[in-house]
Amino acid sequence: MKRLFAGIASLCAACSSASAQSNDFAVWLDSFRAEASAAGISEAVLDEAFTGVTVNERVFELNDNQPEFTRAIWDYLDTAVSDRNIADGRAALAENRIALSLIDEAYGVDAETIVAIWGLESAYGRILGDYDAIQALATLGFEGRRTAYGRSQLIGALKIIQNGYAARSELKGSWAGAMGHTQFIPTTYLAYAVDHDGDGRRNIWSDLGDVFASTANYLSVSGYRADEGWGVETRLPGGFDYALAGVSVKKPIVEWVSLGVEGVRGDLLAAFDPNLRARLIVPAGARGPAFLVFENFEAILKYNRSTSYALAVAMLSDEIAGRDGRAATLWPREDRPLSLDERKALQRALADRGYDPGPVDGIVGAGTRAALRKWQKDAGRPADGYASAAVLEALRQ
Ligand SMILES: [Ca+2]
Repeated sequence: MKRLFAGIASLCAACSSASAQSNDFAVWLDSFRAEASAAGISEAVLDEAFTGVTVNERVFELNDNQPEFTRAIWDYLDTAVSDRNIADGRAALAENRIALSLIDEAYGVDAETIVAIWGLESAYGRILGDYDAIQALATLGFEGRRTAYGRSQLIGALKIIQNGYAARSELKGSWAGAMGHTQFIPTTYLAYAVDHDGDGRRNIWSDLGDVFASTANYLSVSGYRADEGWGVETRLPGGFDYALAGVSVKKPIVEWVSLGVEGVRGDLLAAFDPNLRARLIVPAGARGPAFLVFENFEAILKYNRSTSYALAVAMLSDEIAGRDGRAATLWPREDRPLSLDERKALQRALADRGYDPGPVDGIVGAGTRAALRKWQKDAGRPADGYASAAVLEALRQ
């Protein structure tokens, strides 16, 4: 209610509502400051950080509309793996080849993957975001579906200031508080950012060596393995059991081959170690492309837990490296994506039928897909975990 101004006819009502919100925010800020104090943040840093800070309405709006969770995956990939992004990525790779190959050697993360993440996170440094991170995180911490995230990241941002890693005025970034060329959130910065050039600063805002090394370090710690690839697009045999396309099902490539899974581009599967463990994903359901993905894909998912995002990084990195990256199989482009309300309705319908989708937040993540798959299997449908309009209709009956 604090943020719902639409529909309020009288200006005065809107005014008193706005001032009610600012009172609520002031109360929230007092309690947050106590929490931050207990976490060791000084009064001086708190005063400096929060002078003049109010809620940002735009952050509320964006919090409900994250593109990698709300757009159809093919639309997202069209933008992310566009001809321009590929060309810019190849140019960025060429310009930074020496720095990137040193970092590849040190961290075991290939240059194309680092460059692809750079491209998706900030358009190769063109769009770093100019939201005040303290204000954005305070807004998220105050109200909405990510208050715990906002509070913990805000503490992280305050630690960055207090430890002298960056000045208050430098903490600029996305509406969600992600900062620098590869958009590290504060806790990720504190844990994984690296001072590559040894100047005493972990500068993810304007030093590309620090940016690339920090990104590579984060992927490496997340389990990235040199020269293993991210995965491969596959073709599935008729009558395939889509329940196998689950988050928890990992098998060596040789077992997938024995189930009839083939590479879409010739004999590609034979190029990989047959004992490499992989899981199968069908991000647009049984009618779209299928992929076997390896540990490096999981490492990219730790960066951003959206399958669309991880596939975009994977495909863009392949294209930057001069390999075919975009899906050979057609996406079911005639399907329309579900609205936020419909995605919540789908989650509620699953919960009502006893299939726990996790929180009813409209985000179709691993939990929702797993619940959907169980229902589909029990209902005798292809258990692909794909939240389509047809599935929602069936669930409502
Ligand atoms: Ca540095």
